[in-house]
Amino acid sequence: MTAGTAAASTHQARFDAAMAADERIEPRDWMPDDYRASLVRQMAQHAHSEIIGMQPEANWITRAPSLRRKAILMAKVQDEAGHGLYLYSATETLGVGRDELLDKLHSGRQKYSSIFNYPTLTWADVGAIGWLVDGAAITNQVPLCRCSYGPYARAMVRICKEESFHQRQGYELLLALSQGTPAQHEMAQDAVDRWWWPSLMMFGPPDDASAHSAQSMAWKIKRHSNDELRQRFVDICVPQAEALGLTLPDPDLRWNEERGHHDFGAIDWDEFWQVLKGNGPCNEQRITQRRKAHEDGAWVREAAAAHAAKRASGRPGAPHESTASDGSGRESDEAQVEATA
Ligand code: BYC
Repeated sequence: MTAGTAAASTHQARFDAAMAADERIEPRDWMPDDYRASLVRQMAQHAHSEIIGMQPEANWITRAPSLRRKAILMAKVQDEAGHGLYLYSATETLGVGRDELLDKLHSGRQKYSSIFNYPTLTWADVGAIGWLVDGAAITNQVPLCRCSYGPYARAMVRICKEESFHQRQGYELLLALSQGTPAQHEMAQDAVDRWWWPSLMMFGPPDDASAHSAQSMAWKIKRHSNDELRQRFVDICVPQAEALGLTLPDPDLRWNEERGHHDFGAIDWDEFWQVLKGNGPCNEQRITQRRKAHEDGAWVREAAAAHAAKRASGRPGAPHESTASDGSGRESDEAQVEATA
């Protein structure tokens, strides 16, 4: 055995022992290349989903029916931008740059969640997204707080807390509509009818068609299979739908005493794979809008880079830690004014 192979097998043995002991892997720890690549794949898809996920709801900010609803929706969409940023930062700890990840999103080489390729046709869709889409996201993401990779697990703790608020706002919005006029009730039901099946698809393909599940579970990135989490979500939603006074659009949905779970109807997997291939109702619109937002934001990235370079240069008049990064923004602006005066 050469010195190189001996070192590699020691590294691998340490990694395996950390997995067996349920310990976290941190950025400076050795990790197998495939483990790193799989994390980058999943975390990047997750980050992309958060920022693409801003679009369907942002569509309703200007038409929110009250100031209260508008303020809540703006806060929620901003939270999603924040989730994207935590996740891009966490992915960067694996040695991959944000520019590269965004480039892969914009060129269709990395995916984002299928759910965001459906349109938000009415105000009730904002409620259905909160209740069902964020509800599915929480069900999927709570176990990710125990993911073996430290930065991803820690990002998920905060994200899940915020998602929980998002889910409640959606539920409360749908409840208000469901208990409103007959037209409002009908609008809420129509939104649930359209979002239910795509929400079930968020959990990924069935276990026997899930390419990555077995390995990701062995590496403790995923703690449960796609089908297990989907079932958990269905069981959670049934009583909530009853409380909302809304019907889930599945005639085969019923309690199975023997299994201790709800049985549910067949998912249209052909639709799912079509959406993944880019043929969903909004794929093109979402990616075009994303590219445009990126191009429109070029001047902000350039200004931030120039600011950072100026600070790093230590030139007289360059913004200092004490003023520029005290978090207030105001003093930082004043320092800039003084520097240029
Ligand atoms: N959509 O082997 P599988 C949010 C892909 S954001 C698109 O089972 P895995 C929110 C999969 O990537 C929600 N693609 O994969 C934001 C793979 O393709 P590649 C996002 C999907 O990784 C704003 C292939 O299909 N959440 O909630 O073991 C507002 C085979 O799948 C989907 C996350 O990303 C899909 N639905 O399991 C509101 C959570 N499903 O990579 C809400 C983190 C599968 O080989 N991710 N694919 O090209 C995960 O937990 C897992 O990656 C998944 C899939 C359960 C999604």
